[in-house]
Amino acid sequence: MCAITSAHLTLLRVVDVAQQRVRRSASVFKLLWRAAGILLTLSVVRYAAVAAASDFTPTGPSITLTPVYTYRIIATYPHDPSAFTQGLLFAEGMLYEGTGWYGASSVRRVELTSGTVLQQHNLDAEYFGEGIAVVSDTLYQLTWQNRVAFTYDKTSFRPLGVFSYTTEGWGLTYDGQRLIMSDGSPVLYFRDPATFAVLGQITVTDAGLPVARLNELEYINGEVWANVWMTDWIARIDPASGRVTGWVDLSHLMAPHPRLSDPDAVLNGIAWDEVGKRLFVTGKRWPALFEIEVRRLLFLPLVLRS
Ligand SMILES: [Ca+2]
Repeated sequence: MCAITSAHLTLLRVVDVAQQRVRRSASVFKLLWRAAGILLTLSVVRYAAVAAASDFTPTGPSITLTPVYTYRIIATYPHDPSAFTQGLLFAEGMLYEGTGWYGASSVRRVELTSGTVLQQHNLDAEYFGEGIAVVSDTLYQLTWQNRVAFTYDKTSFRPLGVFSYTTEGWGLTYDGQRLIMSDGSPVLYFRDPATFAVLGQITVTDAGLPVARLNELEYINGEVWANVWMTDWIARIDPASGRVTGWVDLSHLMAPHPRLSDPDAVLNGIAWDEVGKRLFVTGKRWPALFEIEVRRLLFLPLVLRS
């Protein structure tokens, strides 16, 4: 998908021409124009990444100055490279992971430090597992196109029940009151944990444009974090408005990137340790799981130093 439109290129050319003229002006204006040009370029490149992750035809604002965050690796842990990670969470000192694919879907309890699978429940081969969430002692697991969600006892993995829904199932998390579910579109659904009934929904947007392919989810300090499928970006979403308040760029986290040999091996899996304030991320069939911290990428100082 070509995400940079002719309008973007025209805009960049206009700035370039203007910059050439301004180069003959006072040095202060030269610096300001140069900074503006670099900021615009960064914005367009960033926008292109967002657009590439979306199914929309750009019709609204083509520039966004939504804050961008980068990361620092705190720790690296083993991860089952056969796990097609579709759901990840951390509860009471343990990782819980939902895996996908027909004949390979499961829900697991995993020891963080060793990556050892301590307990596992396999889905029947007709089901493609997706996102997971925990509410009290109940573990929920979505399926992709089977349109059912399974519930289990969190400790024993004993099946408890089945809910049905009408969309695809992608990501799932819990905000303390409601389940939050993605279906691959820009929409997030809020559901009643007791009945799975839809209580509300929001459309996720950045700079007024919808952001599609929202995948694995995690509720962190009042925000919904969402992997954008097939990208290295995580959207930080205000659950009240649907607005993207920040983008986390996890490029090059897993190097060499397994996607080079496996196009499905993309970033997917966010887990938040509410007690220890630790953030974990991994990907489908990645051999490692990372604890990371994110920090705001400050464009302006970079521009002034360049
Ligand atoms: Ca998660």
